[in-house]
Amino acid sequence: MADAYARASGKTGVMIATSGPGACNLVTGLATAMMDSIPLVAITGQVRTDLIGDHSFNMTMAELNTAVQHELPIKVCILNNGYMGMVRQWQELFYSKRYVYSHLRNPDYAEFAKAVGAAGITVDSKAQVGPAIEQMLREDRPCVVDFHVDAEENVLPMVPPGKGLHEMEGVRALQNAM
Ligand SMILES: Cc1ncc(C[n+]2csc(CCOP(=O)(O)OP(=O)(O)O)c2C)c(N)n1
Ligand SMILES: [Mg+2]
Repeated sequence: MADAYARASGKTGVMIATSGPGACNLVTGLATAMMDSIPLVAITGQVRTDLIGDHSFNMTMAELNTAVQHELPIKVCILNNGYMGMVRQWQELFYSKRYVYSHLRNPDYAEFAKAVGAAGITVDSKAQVGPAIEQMLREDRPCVVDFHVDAEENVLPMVPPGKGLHEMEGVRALQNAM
């Protein structure tokens, strides 16, 4: 959009995104603008709170130790559904619930956090959500909050494999839930 604005107005386009994936998504626009000599400025920044799936954390959890060593007060909120949820959802909807290698045997994340010198909190019920977030924000060291969520909650709407945006599924379910 910033690229189109710059092209149409002759002024400099400005894009703002969060760090991580947000910043990554700016790259295509920046590269396109650069090739056409369109003036574009990208503003991004660090966010200290990380919202992550259980398996995504499994793939990166050694970094928590690094955060402790360097005294970085990073907060990690894990949405723990006990599955590689995106993979499980595909298996449920397109492979007759034949769950293969999508179920996870996760460690106790709060205990893991404490083992490396971070704070660790487990959330099992809705009533614990508020107090856990308050405690997390009070911590001045890295902190992991392990939110146990429904194992088979689907992410909707979604575009089934091989279909177009106009064939998106689950829009009605989403509307009903709102
Ligand atoms: C580094 C890396 N390895 C593998 C993948 C492929 N991948 C996409 S989603 C996913 C599962 C993520 O599971 P989880 O973090 O538990 O999130 P959920 O879908 O359950 O919310 C994987 C392995 C990836 N995106 N990046
Ligand atoms: Mg998961």
